[in-house]
Amino acid sequence: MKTVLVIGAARSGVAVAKTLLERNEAVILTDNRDMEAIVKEFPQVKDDLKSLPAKHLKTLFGQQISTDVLNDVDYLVTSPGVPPTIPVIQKAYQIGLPVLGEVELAFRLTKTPFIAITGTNGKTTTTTLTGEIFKHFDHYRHAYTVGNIGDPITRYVNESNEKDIYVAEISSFQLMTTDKFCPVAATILNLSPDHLDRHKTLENYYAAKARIFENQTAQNLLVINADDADVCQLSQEAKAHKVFFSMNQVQDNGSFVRDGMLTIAKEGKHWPVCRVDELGIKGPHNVMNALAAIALSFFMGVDIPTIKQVLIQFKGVEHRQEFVATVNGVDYINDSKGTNTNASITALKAMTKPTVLIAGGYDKNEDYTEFITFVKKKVKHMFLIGDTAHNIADAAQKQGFSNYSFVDDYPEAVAKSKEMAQTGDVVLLSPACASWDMFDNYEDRGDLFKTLVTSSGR
Ligand code: UMA
Repeated sequence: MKTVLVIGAARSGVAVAKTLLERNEAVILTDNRDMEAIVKEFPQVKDDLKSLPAKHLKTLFGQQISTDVLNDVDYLVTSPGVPPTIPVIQKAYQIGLPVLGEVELAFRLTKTPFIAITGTNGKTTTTTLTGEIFKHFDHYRHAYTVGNIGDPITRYVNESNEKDIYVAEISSFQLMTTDKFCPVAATILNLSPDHLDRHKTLENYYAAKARIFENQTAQNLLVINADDADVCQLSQEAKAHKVFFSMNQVQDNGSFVRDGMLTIAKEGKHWPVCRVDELGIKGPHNVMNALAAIALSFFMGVDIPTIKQVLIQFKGVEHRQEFVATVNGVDYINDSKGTNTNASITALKAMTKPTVLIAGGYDKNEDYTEFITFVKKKVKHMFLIGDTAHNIADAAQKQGFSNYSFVDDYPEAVAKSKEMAQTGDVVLLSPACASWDMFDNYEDRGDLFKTLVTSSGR
């Protein structure tokens, strides 16, 4: 029996522990936070943690693990959020113990093929859309939409087989710890600076992204954004069969837009798929996401009528940069799923118009400094609400941003946003905080926002 040190006991680590215990390996599950703090952030982990079989499981919570533990382990599995610089991982590398990331472990434990989707922006929408297309395609028994999207892949490796398919959102954090990982199809949607606190340099970040295709061969597919010079440059080395997607150049092999029609081409032959105005998801960034999903699915054998049907039906991921309505020339976006600063920073980065932001909520003791640096770039006015309103205001003041005011409840937040926003602006709900100070969950918060936006005009 092997003993595995699993570092991080949130969504990935608990799924890894469960899967390995079911495979009769002994597990030491460790996290530097205590269980209460983990469960508070990820309530869904609570039942999984409780259901772990106690035999062959040892848990060490609330402390940074000592390197002595390595005397008793055969290999390590780390969660994406755990930096590889911590002493126990560095020591493991030094003494030659294998260190696998959660995605690498999943890949080694299953025969299920992977479609892997990475990129700086649009990963979640493209993964969900592609997953929906494969759910409607009966060649595979089951299509799992998994990965960085919030559902660890290891959770499913004991039940899936080669008749199934994983459509996986893969982050740069996850790619940092891959080794043999080889998806049958992959895409890098786009590249721009991100996560530099972790990767340190842009080269390191791009190099992590390149790992998505490094083990691919000519039998595998790589879908490349022809409009993104960095993606094109990076993927020059790839050995996979390359196809392209583009908003503005006709392709011989890949997808593109011509006269308002999303079109797919193979060996110079073209087929219309659906019109831009028929797409269920709106906005130019979503046309790009749809083009990537079309190329991935068509070259993986999905028929055009199935792709078209899903493109029309799929309305995006609810509560995640969800387009609600345009009222008096102002777009309203519901990003209630922005329950931490990282998620809300992602939403702010995607905004291309002057933004009125509604932020604030339950207090998780987050630091708002970085969030405010993005607010300063995109936001013309911020309405602050909930327990964290004054903490966020303090962080804003420290950085010289004073275009904010306080509101007491959501009817007031939406009413004042409607007054403030002018034609061509966007009103974004992206709280950077959980909802539990005022709601049971982020879904209720997003639903109320949508009702208030659509119930009356200005
Ligand atoms: N920890 C330690 N020791 C350390 C550092 C951390 O024990 O030195 C612990 C933390 O206390 C925490 C756990 O390790 O409890 C870290 O786990 P995690 O952050 O990896 O959390 P998971 O719930 O496993 O979530 C991860 C991804 N998180 C990150 O990449 C930060 C989730 O992506 C992903 O959905 C999930 O696995 C399932 O695959 C989230 C994310 O923010 C959405 N991703 C980034 C992004 O999209 O920009 C990359």
